[in-house]
Amino acid sequence: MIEPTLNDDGVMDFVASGVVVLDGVIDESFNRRCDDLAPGNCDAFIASEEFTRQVLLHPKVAGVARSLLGEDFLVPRGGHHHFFKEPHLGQTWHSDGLSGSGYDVFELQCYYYPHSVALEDGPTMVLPGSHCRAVDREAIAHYGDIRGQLSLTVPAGTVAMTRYGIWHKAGPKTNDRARSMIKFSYHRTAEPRRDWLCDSPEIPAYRDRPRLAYVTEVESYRDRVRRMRTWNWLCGIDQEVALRWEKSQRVSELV
Ligand SMILES: O=C(O)CCC(=O)C(=O)O
Repeated sequence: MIEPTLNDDGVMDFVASGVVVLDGVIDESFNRRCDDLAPGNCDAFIASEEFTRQVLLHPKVAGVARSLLGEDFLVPRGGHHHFFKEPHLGQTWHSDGLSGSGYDVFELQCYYYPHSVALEDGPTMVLPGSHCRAVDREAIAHYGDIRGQLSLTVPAGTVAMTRYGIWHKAGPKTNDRARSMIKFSYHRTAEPRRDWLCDSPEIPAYRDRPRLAYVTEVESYRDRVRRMRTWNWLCGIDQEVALRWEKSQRVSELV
């Protein structure tokens, strides 16, 4: 039985940022089993009994998947090893896919680092909050540094779990030390409902998170609406979010 590990605040944080980072959770003896992994497709390794037990069903990793994807989520049976050794200038910003049709959370894309990653190693960079924006992949490639970007400089055994659609890239690498990232995705099968760690049955309204550093006033309003819709969706509430018109009245009440 996989137990959820996030409470309302943890889920609300994820709704806003699109990322949960679990520092150094995977056992060092298993991290070293990844030392000789070839770059590229690594379906067989990810589907192996050992990877499944040590990483995919690790209580902290699977607990986040259970919190955000509900019961009986799909456990990955394949993935990709992103491997860099030589120095390089870094990738351009991109997203691998869309976050579903907008507010739903059907997929969690995860990055597992079997070695520690320092700034010189070319860490993955993510842009918290960017998962809400359905954009043309090429349209974001020209951005340089963005205020609030997060370089995943992490201890060995870290797993970052992201909402599919988050903007990310491999950052610039200035040394020739091997840097590994193993990428895989969990998927939802259950209807959404608030069945993570809850201490009361009443569903709280979304408590908004601070405006992100790169976000302007108008866009922060839009972020708020997107976050409320995502929260409602996750809680199984089929209700449109009314903000500007919440005090409006039906015409029949006025005539
Ligand atoms: O290796 C990395 O840090 C990111 C690579 C990646 O996500 C990609 O190529 O899509």
